[in-house]
Amino acid sequence: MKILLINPLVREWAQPNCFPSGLGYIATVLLQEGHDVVVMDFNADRENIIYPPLNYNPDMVGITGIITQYKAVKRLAKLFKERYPTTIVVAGGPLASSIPQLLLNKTYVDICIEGEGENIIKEITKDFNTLKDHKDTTLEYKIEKNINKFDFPSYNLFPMEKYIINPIAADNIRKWDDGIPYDKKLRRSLNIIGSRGCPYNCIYCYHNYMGQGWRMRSANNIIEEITLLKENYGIEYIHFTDDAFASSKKKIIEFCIIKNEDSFTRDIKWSCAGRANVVDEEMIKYMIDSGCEGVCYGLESGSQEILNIMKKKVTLQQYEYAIQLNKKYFKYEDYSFIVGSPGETDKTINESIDFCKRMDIVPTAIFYMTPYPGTPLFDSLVINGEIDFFDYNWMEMFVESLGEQGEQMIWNFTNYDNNVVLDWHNKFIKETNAWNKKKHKK
Ligand code: B12
Ligand code: SF4
Repeated sequence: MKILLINPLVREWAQPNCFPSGLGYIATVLLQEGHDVVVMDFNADRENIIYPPLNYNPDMVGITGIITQYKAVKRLAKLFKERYPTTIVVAGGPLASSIPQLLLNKTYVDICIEGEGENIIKEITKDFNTLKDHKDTTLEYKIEKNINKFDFPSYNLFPMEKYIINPIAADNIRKWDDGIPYDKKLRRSLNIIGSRGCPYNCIYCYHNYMGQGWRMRSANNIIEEITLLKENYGIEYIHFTDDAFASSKKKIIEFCIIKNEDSFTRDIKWSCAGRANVVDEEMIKYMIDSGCEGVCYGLESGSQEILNIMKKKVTLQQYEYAIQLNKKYFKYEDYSFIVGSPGETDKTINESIDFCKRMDIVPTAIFYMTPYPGTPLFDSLVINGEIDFFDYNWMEMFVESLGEQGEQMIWNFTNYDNNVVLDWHNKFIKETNAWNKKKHKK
């Protein structure tokens, strides 16, 4: 079959800084199955996007997306359906996983794939009739236990240079400002995924579409991918965009030892997100020996009461220890917070601000608590009757209003007026000198 894969524009105000790994994995499966695959990356090729010829006529258009890309996905599905009337439009990614009904009802999307896409896409693209048979349906994920099975993303189909020169992590200190790298000498870097899923259940997070079971790729498998990226693209720095890369001490140490023994990738630096309830000094030492330059934490609050409400499953003592380790071993620190959780008060906000001051940390971002569809927080609003998931007109308006989580309050979960929550956010940014001061367009 002829297949056109689309990556819509995201975060217009910043340079394209994050390779769409999910779409890359889907491209690989489709190529392996013998399909003809063309990629259009609207995020990377912002000015010079090259459209396939009108007569390319793909059997399938596959679009990836996260929740804030709803409008773009809707527009692109219409555009390609008008251009190629017989094509079947398949949507995947967190957007299609969290609001499949809305996409099927309000847009030209024909099929939604929920969760991990590799196994399902393989099944439904056996031939055009099989694909057509699934029109107007949502297909649920089948989680693959052994994710080493998935071959690496098809990097060669994407405009890699755009992503490589705009790092998502450590080096890009202006990421919440204008998103433009401040220094031409930044290391060539790329984001990859070392594990999938997350065993935790924080109320604001949309994670379980990739399964509650955390699955890590083998150390050798990850190192093989880093080798390829160094050989083919001269990559010097890797940022793991996993939800929870450093969530098993044993597995991370294993990865670090093997990477350290590998003479070709030993010099590649890297960073990742961590869990403060897992990290310890022994683990950090192994990480540093294998090139780790930073562990980022979504701390979310400096109030134990709020952390409990968020179901973070961490203690402030664990945060203190994790931060002390960061300060002792790393030049780069990255912590984010959330304002306006259920239960937030003047007292808990002050606890968060005091925590930052006491620990001498400057948050990279302070977000508003936002009910993204599919999160426990969103589900609780549905259960309480505050949101009607099947009122598609309302849902569409709601989803279209979602943008930068650090710049707009979408829902007030507190017992205080909106203005109070806005003031908390401003005060928190001001008193801690947090990075995300600017307001951007979506
Ligand atoms: C990298 C990343 C980004 C990147 C962009 C991602 C991109 N696509 O280019 C950047 C940094 C820009 C970003 C920004 C934001 N992000 Co983000 N981000 C991630 C992150 C950490 C990794 C994504 C990833 O690569 N995953 C790994 C790959 C393998 O998984 P995948 O993409 O889901 O792909 C698989 C399936 O979904 C499916 N699939 C995917 N595409 C397709 C396409 C087809 C055709 C098919 C069939 C299948 C398919 O198959 C793939 C392989 O199994 C995820 C968390 C996570 N771990 O997934 C959050 C996540 C996607 N982000 C999220 C959010 C909320 C945001 C923000 C809104 C937060 C904010 N700060 O404001 C902003 C966007 C702001 C804006 N202005 O729009 C949420 C999305 C929730 C939702 N319902 O959509 C997530 C899930 C985090 C979370 N756990 O809550 N993000
Ligand atoms: S915030 Fe992190 S630890 Fe919590 S559920 Fe999401 S991915 Fe897991």
